[in-house]
Amino acid sequence: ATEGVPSSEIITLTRHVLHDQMRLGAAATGDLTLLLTAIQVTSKFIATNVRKARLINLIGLAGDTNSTGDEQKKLDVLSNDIMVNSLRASGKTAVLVSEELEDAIIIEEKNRGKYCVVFDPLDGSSNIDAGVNIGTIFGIYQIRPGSKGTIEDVLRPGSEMVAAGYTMYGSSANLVLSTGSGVNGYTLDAALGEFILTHPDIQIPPRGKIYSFNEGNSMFFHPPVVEYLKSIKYPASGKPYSARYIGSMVADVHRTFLYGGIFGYPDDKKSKSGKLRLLYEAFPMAFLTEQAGGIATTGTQRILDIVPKSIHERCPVFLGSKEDVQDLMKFYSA
Ligand code: AHM
Ligand code: MG
Repeated sequence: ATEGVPSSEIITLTRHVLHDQMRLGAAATGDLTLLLTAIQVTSKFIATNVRKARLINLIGLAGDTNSTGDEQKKLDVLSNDIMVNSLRASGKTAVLVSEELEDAIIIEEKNRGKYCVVFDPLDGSSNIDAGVNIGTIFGIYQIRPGSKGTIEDVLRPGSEMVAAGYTMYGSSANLVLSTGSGVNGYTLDAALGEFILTHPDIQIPPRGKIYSFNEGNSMFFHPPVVEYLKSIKYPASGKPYSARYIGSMVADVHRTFLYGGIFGYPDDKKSKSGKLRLLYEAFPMAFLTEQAGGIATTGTQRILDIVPKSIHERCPVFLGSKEDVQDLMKFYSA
């Protein structure tokens, strides 16, 4: 390519997914592509609003009123509403589960499609007011054959998801997606309004040098985690690992995918199942991790094998570079 001359080969997310679906042949109807279009639009909308948040008073509690008396919606409530509306209007969904809503939404017949979407519309909310990275996480199931869309369609192991991804709202908006054949990263070109393929075929390095845990919870951690952390901080030989913890799962996982290392949110003496939600946090991230060549485990079990009993249940999470996660698992089997 000649320097300074824009490339005429721009691969947008839609083009890329469409191409992927066409490879699958007759089985592909284009429905997943359309559903992903709805998710992209939502991500663009949220990205814009995250950027404007401070200016238009979106920060603060839902229910606040601004100077002109209009109801202000908190950013995570707004993001949830945007996603629900857009997914319903796509005509491609049957069941929606959101972190923000206690009950699942069963889509009425006239708008019903064959996909179920589980999502956390704006994860990492404790970071919003400080302008630190936050994100949207989503996982997609297809309804079971013959089903009209019930909660049973989403109470299934993560290994049955057909796609999963997240959008990270940082210095740019990055959408990372897997439809089951590897992981690709796209960056929002704000001028074009399109997600452009910038990180094809993301592979997690087999070993990293970074660990990412909320060590403020150390006094509650169980022995395997305490011993593992000791082993990487006081190694018998070599250099100790670096600590990086943002407190936004999307950002911590994104860094782990690109640089390698291990991210963990364990269960502990205080939180019996940890903090992260199985359906719309652990499953999508575990799906992406495995697709990128890494491991995602509770310490004793593959996350994608868990069969959910309820839509908002939690689970312990360790994920990242294969060798690093294997090292941790040794402390659980010892
Ligand atoms: P949220 O859904 O209330 O935003 O909480 C989820 C977030 C994750 O993004 C992050 O990994 C974790 O909570 C951080 O928790 P902690 O502040 O306990 O370290
Ligand atoms: Mg969350």
